[in-house]
Order: sequence, then C-alpha cells, then structure tokens
Amino acid sequence: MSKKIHLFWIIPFVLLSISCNRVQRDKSFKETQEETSLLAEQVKTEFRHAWGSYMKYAKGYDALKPLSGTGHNWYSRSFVMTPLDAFDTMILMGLTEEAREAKALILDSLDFDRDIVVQNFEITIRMLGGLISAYQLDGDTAFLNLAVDLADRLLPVFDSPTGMPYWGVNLKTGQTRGNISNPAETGTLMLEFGSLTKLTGNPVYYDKAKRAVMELYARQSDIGLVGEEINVETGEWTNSICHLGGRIDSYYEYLLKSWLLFDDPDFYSMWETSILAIDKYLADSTDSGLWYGQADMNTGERVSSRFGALDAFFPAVLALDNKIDRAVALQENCFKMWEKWSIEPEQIDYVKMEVVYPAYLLRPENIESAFYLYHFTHDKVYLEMGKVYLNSLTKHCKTEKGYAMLKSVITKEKGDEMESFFLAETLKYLYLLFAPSETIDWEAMIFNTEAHPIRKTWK
Ligand code: DMJ
Repeated sequence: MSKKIHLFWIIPFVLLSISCNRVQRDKSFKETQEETSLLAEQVKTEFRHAWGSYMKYAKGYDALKPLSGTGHNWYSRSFVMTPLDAFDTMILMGLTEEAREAKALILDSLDFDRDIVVQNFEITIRMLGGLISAYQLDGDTAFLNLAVDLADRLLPVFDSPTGMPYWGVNLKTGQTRGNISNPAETGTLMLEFGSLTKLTGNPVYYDKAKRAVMELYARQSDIGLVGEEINVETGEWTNSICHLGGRIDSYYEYLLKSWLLFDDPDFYSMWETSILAIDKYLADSTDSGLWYGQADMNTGERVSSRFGALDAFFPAVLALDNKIDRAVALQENCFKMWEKWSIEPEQIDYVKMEVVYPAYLLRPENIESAFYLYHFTHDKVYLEMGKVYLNSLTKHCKTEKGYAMLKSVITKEKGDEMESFFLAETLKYLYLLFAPSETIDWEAMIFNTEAHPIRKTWK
C-alpha cells in the first residue's frame, strides 16, 4: 500500500520533470539555434566587408592590402587569387551576387600560359583546389578546363630523380626550380591531383602525386618520423626536426584525408604508422595538459616545446580520425593559446607559455579545429570559442579597408596584408561553425588544406 502511494506521487513528478526538462532543452536548443544563426549572419557581414574592400581597392589583384587600400600580386601578373580562394565560401554562404562577381573575375582574366615560375604547393592548394571545388559546386566546365590546364603545366615538378616535386616550375617552359623541399610541399598535392584524375579519367595526376608521397614516406626514420627539409634530387634529409607545424603539417593531414577521399588503403596504413610515432614522440602531456612539441626524427629526443597557430590544425585531424578525447584535450590548449593574448601568436613555448613569434597572419587553424569538434561532439563550448574568435577578429584585425594581419599579438600593431586564406578558410570555418549542419554533406566531401570542399562523388 505504502509503495502504491509512493509510486502514485513519484510517477507524475517524474513525468512532469521529464517534460519540464524537455521543454527547457527545447527552449535552450531554440535559443542556441537563434543565437548561432545570428552569429552566422554576422560572419557573413564580416565576409562582405572583406570582399567589398577587395573589390573597391584591389579588384583584379591577387590580394588586398588592408591598410594602404591597394592591391598586391604574388608574381609579375595576377592570378586573381583572392576571388578564386573565396568563391566556394560565397557559394556556401549563399552570397549569389558576390559569387557572380568572383566568377566573372576568374573566368575573364585567368590564363596559365605565362612565363612565370610559381611555387607548386601554394598554387596547388589555393588555385587547383579552388578550381576543382568551383567546378563541383558551380558546374561550369570552364573551371575544370582551367584546372586541367594548370595541372598539366605543374606536372614537370614531379620529374626529379626521386619523383618528389621540385619547389616550383615555369608555367610556360616547364623549367623546374628548387631542389630543397619539405613534407608539406611534397605530400599536400594528393587531394587536388588525385581528384583531377577522378574527374578526367587521366591517371597521370593521381599516380605522380601518390608516388611523391610514397617516396617521402619511404624515407621516414626507423622510428617513423619525418624531418623538416629534404633534397628531392638525392632524397637526403637536410633538416631532421619533426613537428606538426609549417613545412610538415599538411603532409600528415593529407595521409588521413587521402584515405577518406579515395578509399586507397595505402594512405591509411601510412597514416596509421605515422600517428603512432606522432603520439609516441611529439605528444607532450604537461601540467597544463596535452601539447605536441618538436623532436629529432632519428632519436625521438624532444628538441623544443614550440607550438603555434599552424599546429592548431591537429585537433581537427584527430577528430576526423575519431580520436575525440585527444582532439578535445589539444583543442583546449589551442584555445588557451588564443585567449592568453586575446588572439593567437604564430608560435609559443608551451612550457613557459611565452611568445616565440608574435605575429598573427589571420590564420584559420584554431577555428577550423573548433568547427570539426563542434560537428563531432555538439558541445556548445565550441560555439563559445567561436564567439571569442569572432570578437577578437573584429576587435583587433578589422580595418576600414578590410581585415589586417597583426605584426604582434602583444602590441596589436597591424600589418598591411590580408592573405586570401582569410576568405577561403578563416571566415568559412567560422561561418560553418555557426551555420546549420546541413550546409555541409560530411559523408560526401573532404576539405583540402585551403578549405576547398572536394566531393567524392566525382560529378
Ligand atoms: C593555408 O594556406 C593552408 O591552410 C596551409 O595548409 C597552411 N597555411 C595556410 C593557413 O594558415
């Protein structure tokens, strides 16, 4: 009897509290949704400000100089790098008019028949990647034709004795330049060249880019690490420090992503052995949590506790490989690195928590990792991080004529540069963090290292 009375009172109470919780959850979900859509709109507004400034002060140039209000080209003629890098962000943001402007600039002025030596890596990730994603999103075969023309002109870079690419090539003559390269410049070509093979049926692009990766991987040390610099003619390492920062970073990123995009098991086995060595020798569990430092590729001995804005891509890669706990732990520190100076420096010493190199170049990686982690965990902490990133950018980098890099995150002095990746990556990832999850079809696409989405359905 007493049990019955008990249940009589308890059950309605439980039901009531369940329904109250649901109401609260629904309400807070709705509030979050309303807030995130406002934030997504705000990012679009900032994007329009940056793009509008480019169109006003630097139309037709590679990049905007946001303090002087002028344009800047990488080489003797423009490759309209900003419009090409920004085009797919406009499509994802639904900015139809801006996308029309960018498309006209690209198709009216881009041709690669130029007597200019270009850097293979940057041209591949920004332009070849940009053209492939533009073709897949927009459907205009003019983008694909440009991509094929560009890739054919870049192909001579692979004609080294080892098959690892030279630093650069003359787009008209095919003359190559620069025998000292690094893992990032050697191993970050697969998504772009491989996709072109899938889209054209011509195997040459996939085969050459894959051989370059395999040759590099074959030269990793006995303990499974790579160095920072390699001679592509002799195959000898000229610098033996291993880390996750610039010159190595996207080599690791592409081992995993090439597996995910092409289902080619060779890439997964290279990634699997590499991540074991990374976690054994680079990972550093300190009092302040998880970091990844620098080690000698042959001995595994730690050589420094440096980490920076570029290394901050790694939580995204860990999350993509379903290593969520490590990704969460590392992202916590990436965010600390951002918060401590109200915006992240290029490099810090994570043991002393001191700045090593104070610039902020409008880089995306910290934001990119928060975006991946929000997708995989749905933890609102990443939306909170997103708000901080957005506030820091508008507070410290926004100018009347665009967005400017910082020469120092300590003094907040601005520099006259707005890299095209600010529109390709930084604002794209920030927007996608707040945008509805359906904006991206995670099953069907992979972002290249410049945040150009590549669809694996090959249409
Ligand atoms: C971009 O060009 C790419 O993300 C590259 O992998 C690293 N550097 C910049 C952004 O920081």
